[in-house]
Amino acid sequence: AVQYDKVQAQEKWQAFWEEDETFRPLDDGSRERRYVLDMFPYPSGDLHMGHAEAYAMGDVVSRYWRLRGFDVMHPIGWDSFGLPAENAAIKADAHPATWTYNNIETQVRSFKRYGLSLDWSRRLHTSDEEYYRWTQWLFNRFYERGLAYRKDSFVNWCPTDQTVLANEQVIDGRCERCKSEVTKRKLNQWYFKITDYAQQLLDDMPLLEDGWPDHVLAMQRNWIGRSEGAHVDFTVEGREQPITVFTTRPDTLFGATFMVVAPDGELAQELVTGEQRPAFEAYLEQVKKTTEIQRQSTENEKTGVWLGVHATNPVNGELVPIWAADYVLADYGTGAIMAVPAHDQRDLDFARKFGLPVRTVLDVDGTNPEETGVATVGDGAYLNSGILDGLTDKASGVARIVERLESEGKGTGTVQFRLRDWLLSRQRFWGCPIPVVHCETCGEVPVPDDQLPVRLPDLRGSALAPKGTSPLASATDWVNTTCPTCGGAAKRDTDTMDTFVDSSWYFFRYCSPGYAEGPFNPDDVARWMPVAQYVGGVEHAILHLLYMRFFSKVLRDLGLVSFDEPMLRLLNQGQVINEGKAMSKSLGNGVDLGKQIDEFGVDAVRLTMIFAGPPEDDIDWAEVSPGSSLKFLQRAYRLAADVASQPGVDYSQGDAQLRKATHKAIIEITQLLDGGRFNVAVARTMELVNATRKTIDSGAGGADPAVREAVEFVAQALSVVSPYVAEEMWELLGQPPSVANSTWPTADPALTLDDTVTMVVQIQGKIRGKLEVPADITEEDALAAALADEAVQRSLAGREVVKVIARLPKMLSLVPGK
Ligand code: ANZ
Ligand code: ZN
Repeated sequence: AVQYDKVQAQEKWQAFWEEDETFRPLDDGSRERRYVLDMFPYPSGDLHMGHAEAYAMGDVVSRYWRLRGFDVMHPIGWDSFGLPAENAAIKADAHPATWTYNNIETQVRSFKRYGLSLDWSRRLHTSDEEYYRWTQWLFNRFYERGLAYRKDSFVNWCPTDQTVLANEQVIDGRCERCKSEVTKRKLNQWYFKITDYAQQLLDDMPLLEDGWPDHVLAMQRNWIGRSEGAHVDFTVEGREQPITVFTTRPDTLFGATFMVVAPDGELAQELVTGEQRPAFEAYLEQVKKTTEIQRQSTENEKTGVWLGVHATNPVNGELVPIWAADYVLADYGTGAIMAVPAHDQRDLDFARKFGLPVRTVLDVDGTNPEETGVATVGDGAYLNSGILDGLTDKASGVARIVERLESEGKGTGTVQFRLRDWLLSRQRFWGCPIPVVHCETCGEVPVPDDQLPVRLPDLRGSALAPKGTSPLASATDWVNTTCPTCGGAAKRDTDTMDTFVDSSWYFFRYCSPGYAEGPFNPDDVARWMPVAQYVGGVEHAILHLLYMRFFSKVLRDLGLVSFDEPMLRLLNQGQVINEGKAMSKSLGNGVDLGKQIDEFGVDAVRLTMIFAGPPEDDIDWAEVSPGSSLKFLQRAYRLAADVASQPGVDYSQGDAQLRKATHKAIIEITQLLDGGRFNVAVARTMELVNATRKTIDSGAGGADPAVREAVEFVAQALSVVSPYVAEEMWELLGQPPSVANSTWPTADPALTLDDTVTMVVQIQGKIRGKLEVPADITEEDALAAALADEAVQRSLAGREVVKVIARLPKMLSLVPGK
């Protein structure tokens, strides 16, 4: 049988697209612009099955929109700073750039072979000087606005990687990468003040509700974690400043029987009495070994120490002891709480363990928390609560107590966010240097824009090995510099930026690659953005997507962009798993993308990815069949080989049934692709292939114009998934290259109407009319159609119909009155 040669087709069309610059947008305003963005890859080795799936999805959208007549921009680049390159460099006694750029070249070749409709002219790498120069320039803008600052804080520290870890890089108390137990360290670190944008990040979410998956928005909302409540001031004997607590239940203030502060915060250090200090210090050591997750778990056994001091409850003047306990976190709220054991389970567990008083101030369900050990929460009737007694709901209680506290200057209503500032310092080499010098005279001085980039020094091999400080610190010549302000001796900041900084603005740079006056040309961004479709893994649902939204808002406030949200639609593809489990070395269930492609070809692998199920679902490679995909593609190809008419033939002369199938398929596949239901679109294409084959074999033959019409559409529909075979088909059909440059057809609705039959209308037993009606017509519609017919009207001559006898759809008999 006739077959397409997959390897030859791959090489031929890759070369054609490259030469033709098929996928370079016109950007001349002749077509509506659409920006399709794939999350850019990290260059760790070659592309794998996960990449193959994600990029296949993005390519369906990109190719489909091109065929629909949009001017599509579909760029690619590399997120090329990061730890793996550094670790590889230490092992190989080489420079991280070597590993990085070698891997990039490998991935470039694989991307090209994979047939993606990418505009290669926009390619960027975040580790290139001309890219990170602008990352530093952006840092300077953040710094000027007070959005980049340094502070001392305890950070998660990986003793093996010798680096700070973000909270999300700590999984079950262990380093995400090397699985070592994470400890805490106090360091002076750079932060971005994302908390300034917490409310806006929430407020703009409705703009994303139509285009983003609900669960991603929910995760972001949770992460931002907005709580309404109050700050309440408790005075402390012998201390000028009161201690302010954050509470979501100021209405339970009469039930506050002790206070708790975070053991690792400054307040605890300051409050603890000499007598209690030894116990406190011992406790603090223990706390440092506990992870944030453990600390926040309600299951965690309560621990703590009394600090030796008391505070005064502002509403009833009672003295309450101040404790330090690890269930209070230093960096949430004020790092201090009023404990209301009757109505907060953690406080109750703590009170019961340490014998502290429990006072019920809300009757929620008649139970007594002191007896049951279960705190009661929610609305209830206030008891023992002074001005609140008599009220029965939380909203009124909160309003009244806040009003009272505010009038007495003892508190204020407030909103608190769980979101923390973004810790961006990394004590690693292979990242974007923080463009700041430290001068003894001038302090912290940002490197002026015209002196950017601050280039990485040339360190390699063992010079990069972790020492607990940034490897950059060992590059003495680099560290010692002059102060841009006073010209005196100064030292460079030796931290590099979290790579999430690099990936927070790459999609802007794609709009004007090579732009030398700024990170991007605002005019180009205005033309192309917001991104019409973003595609990438759900593992980025929180951090990357929140950070890039934050960056966009800052850029907007800088006047560089004019929109609030940079990405209108988001698709999170599922994972490729094997035998029901994530692929892993230890399970030995990995599937090699290169081998799959060698065996079945790019087209079949891509088709398998798309056809396996809805884009969001995981694909179990053990349950799909790339071999069957290839067989199907060969079947489709043979249709093109069988077409015996010339391009431009008059389709209207073709087989009516096949034409109907084709036009129905056009309508449905268009809707399915618009709706992101790619797998169903493939299934419909398969049906059309079968119908076409049947028409050819049942006598109409390959010369029937309807066959050409069907096969042309099959080639177009297939081209968004399996582009090589589609190009081969298009060529066989005698069409000019390439199918990627063709135009998506419009269906003729008249051809898709359902079957009609001839309905006979009788009046007093005589045939008076014949009407073409749908085969499934209702009696009501049949009568209406009959009464609208001229011959029937003439015959009735104004008489009323008193009886209808229907044998639908063939016959309708009317009996007129006198
Ligand atoms: C008194 C109280 C009484 C509380 C009551 C709750 C129930 P969300 O909703 O997550 O914002 N809290 C405040 N700061 C804390 C910190 N740094 N570490 C641990 N817990 C902290 O939680 C706010 C509530 O969590 C606050 O309201 C406070 O306990 C506690 F019946 O104050 B509440
Ligand atoms: Zn200076």
